[in-house]
Amino acid sequence: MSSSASLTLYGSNISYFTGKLENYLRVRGIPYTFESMEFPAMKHRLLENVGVMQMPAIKLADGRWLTDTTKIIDWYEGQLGGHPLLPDDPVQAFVCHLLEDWADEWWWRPAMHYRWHYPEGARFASWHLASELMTSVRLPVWLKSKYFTVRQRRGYTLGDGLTNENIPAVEAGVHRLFQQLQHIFSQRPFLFGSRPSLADIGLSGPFFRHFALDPVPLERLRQQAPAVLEWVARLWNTGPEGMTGAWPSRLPEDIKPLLDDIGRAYLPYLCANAEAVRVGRKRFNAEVDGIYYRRARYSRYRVWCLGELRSRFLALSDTGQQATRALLQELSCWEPLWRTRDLPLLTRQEAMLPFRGDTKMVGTN
Ligand SMILES: N[C@@H](CCC(=O)N[C@@H](CS)C(=O)NCC(=O)O)C(=O)O
Repeated sequence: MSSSASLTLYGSNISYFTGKLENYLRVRGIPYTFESMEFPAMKHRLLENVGVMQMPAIKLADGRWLTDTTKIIDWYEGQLGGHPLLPDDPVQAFVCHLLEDWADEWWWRPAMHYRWHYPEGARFASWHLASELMTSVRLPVWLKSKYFTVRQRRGYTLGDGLTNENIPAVEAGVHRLFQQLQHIFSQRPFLFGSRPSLADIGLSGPFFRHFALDPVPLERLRQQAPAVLEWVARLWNTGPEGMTGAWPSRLPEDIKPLLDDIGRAYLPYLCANAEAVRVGRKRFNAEVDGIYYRRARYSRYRVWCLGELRSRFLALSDTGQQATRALLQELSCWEPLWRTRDLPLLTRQEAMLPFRGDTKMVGTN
């Protein structure tokens, strides 16, 4: 971004979480220098410096490294003081954290599906990644592209719960999200009014570098949800000067359908995942909101995500908890938030973030 940058952001310029973090850094006016990760050399540096091989990663001027966008954002907010991305109202602030988590974890699978299932998506992304991230590997680009396509399908689409039978229903869910957001962004510039929130940053993950970039979902957005495309560009073009508007006095009504979806699908999925981790079933089947996922990969990281949501709730004041609980109960989010007793976490799991991670988002570690 700027020549005075004191931090280097390593990632890919078509990556979900790299895009999310770039949107954050831009909105907060934090200068950075972007560098594409170069594999396989980067694998070693990542494991050594942050413990997990995932993107993005930040290297600070003092030599420290950071990983995990959620905790990186938390860390920066702690350093900068205040949190201009969170509404003052505790209910809305909690909803922002919940939406960020949902955007990170639940929309990943559909985003990967659109990119890797459709040949036009896979052709574009595999060629791009082979050229961007594996320049030092002396193999033909077509072969490196093939490697990416097979790896991503095995790891994240057909290899992570999707089947030819459930794809239409998963795509219908994406269509519903496009419609809900089309409605919201036809009314106002950002999810919580005239200024970007943490929830906008979270949703930039699936949208900025996937739905609004990959050929199949991009065409659907153009035709069915142009206001969402406008929001993607608006967020990218917003800097610190855009952070001054007033927050809504109460949660906008049209955010509630998003929470309703979280209560019906995302939180029950987190519960099913936690049970799979508890019994050590690295591949598990689950029916969530009428969709049957077959042989999904368990995620220790997402057990921790559920724990984080609970901790955020418990950190609210008594009155904040009361009001938030009433909202979560109204939208069927309360029961699945607490359904799983005694989360199967590792000892001090992720306690070192953002400096060191213990587990990857999706994976059997
Ligand atoms: N929770 C992490 C997730 C990062 C993540 O999973 N990034 C993807 C790329 S967008 C990745 O590195 N995946 C590892 C892999 O495919 O092996 C974060 O917020 O930074």
